[in-house]
Amino acid sequence: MALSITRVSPLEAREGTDRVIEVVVTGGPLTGQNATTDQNAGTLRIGGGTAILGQDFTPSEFAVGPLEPGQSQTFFVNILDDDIPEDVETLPISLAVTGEGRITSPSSAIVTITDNDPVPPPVSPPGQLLFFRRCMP
Ligand SMILES: [Ca+2]
Ligand SMILES: [Ca+2]
Repeated sequence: MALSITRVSPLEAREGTDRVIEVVVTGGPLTGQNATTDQNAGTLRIGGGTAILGQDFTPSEFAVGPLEPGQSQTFFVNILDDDIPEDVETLPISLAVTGEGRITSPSSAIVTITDNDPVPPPVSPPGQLLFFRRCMP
């Protein structure tokens, strides 16, 4: 046993409303002879999905541990509120080992970020009228 991700909140974030994603990593029991808390050390990687570093979120990684067995560490990923209309974006979060580090499941999660910017109406090509109907909620 070793590092695992024990909390990701919210999993479905909304741009502008949710400012941070809380990620909690917990150290597991140490194994083997000469076991040290270095087994509970690693890197928390943020990104690799459609969300863009510096535009949609920051930062890209955190150093984790070394943690005692059962000890938790909390990280906050900032969700940036850009003014760009965009599709729902994905933001993978995963643990990576460093040195003697070990990982146990769950070691990753995928956060989705919902856009809060209105999509502009479609532009009609020159010489054509374009009709579209807006459905009321
Ligand atoms: Ca965005
Ligand atoms: Ca946006």
